[in-house]
Amino acid sequence: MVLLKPDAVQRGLVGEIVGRFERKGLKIVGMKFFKVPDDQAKRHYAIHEQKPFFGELIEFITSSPIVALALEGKSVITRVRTLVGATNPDNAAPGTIRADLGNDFTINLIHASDAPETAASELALWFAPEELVDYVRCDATWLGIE
Ligand code: FUP
Repeated sequence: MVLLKPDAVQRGLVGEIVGRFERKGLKIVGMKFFKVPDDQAKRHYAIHEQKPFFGELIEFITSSPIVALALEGKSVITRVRTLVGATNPDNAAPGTIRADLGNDFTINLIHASDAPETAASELALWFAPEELVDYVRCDATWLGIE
């Protein structure tokens, strides 16, 4: 589960970021564009509720539209997290999304699930089952995802 946060939309980086996932060979199985309701933002960031930056996180994620993406592929969670890079863009490895394009620790372009369990619960939070699309990519054999 990936969220392209308000700064990705506002800075016109949606195509650039989605393109990186597509070119890596990750398959888009869900994608939508919308403004996050306050209660959904709070559920998504529930784990950070007691943190001093919680209010800033909620204000930011609800401030402007986002893109939610559901991706599949070989080692998908590891590969997405590698492409995204460290939370702080100043610590992110060169070539990652946050190193190349990121500008701030909190306003950091993208959220990506960090484990199968969080991916499952986040998918359930952001997508209805009927919004996830079953199809075969024409390069699936080359990518080893058939
Ligand atoms: P990440 O998995 O890299 O998206 O980062 P975390 O799950 O650790 O943090 C969730 C969000 O909280 C990040 F997008 C940035 C924000 N955050 C802060 O703003 N300040 C902090 O000290 C830690 C995290």
